[in-house]
Order: sequence, then C-alpha cells, then structure tokens
Amino acid sequence: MSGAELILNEDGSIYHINLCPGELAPTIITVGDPGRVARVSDRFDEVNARKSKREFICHTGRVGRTPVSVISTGIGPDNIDIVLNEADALFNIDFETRAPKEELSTLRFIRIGTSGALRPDIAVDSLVASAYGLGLDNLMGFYHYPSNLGEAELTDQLNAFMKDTIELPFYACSGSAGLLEKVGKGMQHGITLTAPGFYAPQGRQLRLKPRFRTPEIEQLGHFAFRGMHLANFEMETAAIYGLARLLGHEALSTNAILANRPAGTFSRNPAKAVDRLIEEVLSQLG
Ligand code: R1P
Repeated sequence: MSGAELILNEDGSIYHINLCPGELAPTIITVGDPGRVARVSDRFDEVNARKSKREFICHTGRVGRTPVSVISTGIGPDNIDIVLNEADALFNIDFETRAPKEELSTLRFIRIGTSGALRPDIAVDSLVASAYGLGLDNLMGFYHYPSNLGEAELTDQLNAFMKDTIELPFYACSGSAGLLEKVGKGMQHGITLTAPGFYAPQGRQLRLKPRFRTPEIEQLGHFAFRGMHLANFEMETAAIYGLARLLGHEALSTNAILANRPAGTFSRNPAKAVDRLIEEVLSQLG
C-alpha cells in the first residue's frame, strides 16, 4: 500500500491516532469524549504511556495483569472508521514492507459510552450492553459488507419494521457474545441504534421539527428481536460492530443511559453514571 494510503508521521506513528506499533494494547477501550480517557486510566493499576493528536487521546497501561489502552474517538461513525482501521494497522500491517502480516492479531474493542434510552422502562443512570448494533449511518456502505453479516433473521425483521417507521438504508451486526456475557453481565442487554447525528436523526426538536422525517421515539422502542428490544441510541456502536467484524476483531459496546427519551428525563448526575460504567467494565478486565 502506498504512502498515501498507509500514512505515517515522521516518527513512524500512524497518521491520526499518532501511535507506533507496540504503543497500543490489544484490549482497547473506546470512549467518545476525550475528557473521559483520564477518568478511565485513573482507575488502571498502572499507566505507562500517554499520547494524543486532535481528538484522539490514548493512555496505555494495565488492569491487573491485562495490558489495556483507552482511546477517545470523538463523535460519530466517521471517527470510528479512523480509529478501528488505524488500531488494526498497528497490529496487522508491517510498517516496513507496508504489507498485511501473515499472522493476524485479534483485538478486543470495548466502548464505554453515553446514550439515550428508547423505552420508558430503561431507567436513567442504568447501564446497557449492546447485543446488536443497528446502523442508520452510511459507513458500512463503503465496504463490501454483506447486508446481513450473519444476522439474516434480524435483518428480515428490521426490513419490515423500517418500512413502517423510517425508510432508510440500515445495517445490523452483533457484538461479541463472549464479551457480552463477561463484561456486560451486570447490565441490561439490548439492540442499540447508531444514528448519524444528534438532532433530527435522534428525533430532537430544536427549530427544525416540522422538517423531521424521523419516527416517534416510542415507535422505535417497540421493536424486539429474540426477546431483546431496541433499547437505546447513540452514534458509534453499529460502526464499531461492523468494522470489528470485517477486520476479525471482537467488540462490545456499553453505555450509561443519560436520557430517557420517552419520559423526557435526563440524569441528575451523569458523571456518577459514567463512573459506575467505567468501574463495571474495568472490574471484568483484570
Ligand atoms: C453525543 O453527545 C455523543 O455522546 C454519545 C454519542 O454516541 C455521541 O458520541 O457517546 P459518547 O459520550 O461516548 O461520546
């Protein structure tokens, strides 16, 4: 691959996330908010490297005996494309020859995020782990991505549901069942909708409500697959699941519920809810 495809900085680090091979751990916690990185790494047993560029701040250390990195992605699926591809390249591309390695490493991506609930029974400040991601963004349209990626039954049911609610292209992908079982075991499990924006794509009324073509929130929360509801929405999960699957990695998205959209309520102490999620995830990694 050319120097315009695999772009390296002068010190040999990869273009955006600014890390050299060996500087990222194979277990990677992703957070949207760059300010959340230190709140996660403050709870590591040891931090031995801190690097940053633009919105991508990365701290690496260990939790118990497990080497772990935490990196901020900023907001949205476009940044997930950058972080997952560059993280994968650090392990699976030889930077000298610029060719993929013969032996590939499998990484674990665990998102610690914030999110809004789509159902009245998912309380503000509770924690949701995503069994599936439903992407309304167009990122995976740029990859040869089988439309159902092994989720044929879910995709069929979503096709029917989307016809009645919002006729937009979508993709669906599952997270890692093993990580859901282990890291998400103390959380509610559900399907997470990934929206390509914060306002109209999540039905938020400021001044443009008359121009919305998004469905009512209550309608979205009615969808269920194998007893699991469309539980929450945010802006990264489906893209993480889709790319991790294509690249051969494991992924789990966990979110603290800050808003309950049907009830119109917002957490009184979002920092506390996020701290609880951080502790819950880290307690399963050591
Ligand atoms: C929007 O405010 C941002 O918050 C949520 C959304 O997914 C989006 O990135 O997650 P983070 O708190 O992880 O950024």
